[in-house]
Amino acid sequence: MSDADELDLSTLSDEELVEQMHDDLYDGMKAEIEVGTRLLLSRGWDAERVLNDALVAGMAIVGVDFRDGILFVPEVLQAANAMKGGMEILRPILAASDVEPIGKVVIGTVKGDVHDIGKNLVSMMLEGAGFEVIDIGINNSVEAYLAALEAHRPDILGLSALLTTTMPYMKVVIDTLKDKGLRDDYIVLVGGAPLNEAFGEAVGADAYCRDAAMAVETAKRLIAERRQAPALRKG
Ligand code: B1M
Repeated sequence: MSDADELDLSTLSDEELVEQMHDDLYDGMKAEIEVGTRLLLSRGWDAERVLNDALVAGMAIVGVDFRDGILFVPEVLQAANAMKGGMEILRPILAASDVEPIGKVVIGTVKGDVHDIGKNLVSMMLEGAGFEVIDIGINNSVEAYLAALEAHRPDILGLSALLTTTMPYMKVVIDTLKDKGLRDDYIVLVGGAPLNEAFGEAVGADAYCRDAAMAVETAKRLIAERRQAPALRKG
């Protein structure tokens, strides 16, 4: 039995609990993360605060030690799995929305890249803001994006990449849309930790989104702008 198993998380103050959750995330302890997430919610924390302060901040610590060679892929996978446990509890709260869908989004991580936590978060926040989201998962080829666009005819295509080696593939996707005369049919948003605004411009995206909140704000703004100028949109 580990120390955390013996520890009654409910006896901790909010601050201690968040700190403990960072440790539990680091150690890949999914059950403890689920208990901690529920506890913070029961103490009146809103879902976004739990997400940002307990889960995303904890994953940032994992990221630093992964970079520095202190943690390795198996440990980071366990941490990611624990994070997903917490996210699944928050998902229905973040995605709850009584609003009519304000637009449709197809989103996926690009070819060669299996990182999906950030993309999943963006999907949840977009759903919560009233978008219909079709998440096509990880490791998507141009063909997979094209098939999803054809099948779902969304307003927005969202591309995610977490690796410097996979981010150039975004340009491959966007260039293919251009070659096929489809580029103007969609708003293309890109995001992921190694990207920045200049990269978004360079690959021909409509916008780079720093985080999930910015993705929601940008999606709403660009859809509104496009609807005010319907003549620009191909039928
Ligand atoms: Co990977 N990994 N990883 N990894 N991993 C990073 C990205 C890295 C920065 C770690 C490091 O060195 N510090 C590094 C990349 C270095 C680089 O390219 N510059 C790295 C590496 C090197 C690798 C491998 C190559 C390691 C190896 O095998 N030697 C390998 C590659 C596998 C592959 O993809 N082919 C690998 C593998 C893995 C795991 C499988 C173990 C696991 C992924 C599990 C999973 O996702 N299911 C993993 C993880 C967890 C990470 C870190 C630790 C955490 C990523 C994360 O989930 N962050 C990461 C270090 C880090 O980023 N600090 C790292 C939390 C998430 C909420 O943030 O994803 O940035 P983020 O998403 C944000 C924004 O970026 C934005 O909004 C999100 C929410 O606010 N956003 C979008 C993201 N996508 C968007 C799309 C949009 C809009 C906004 O569309 C509209």
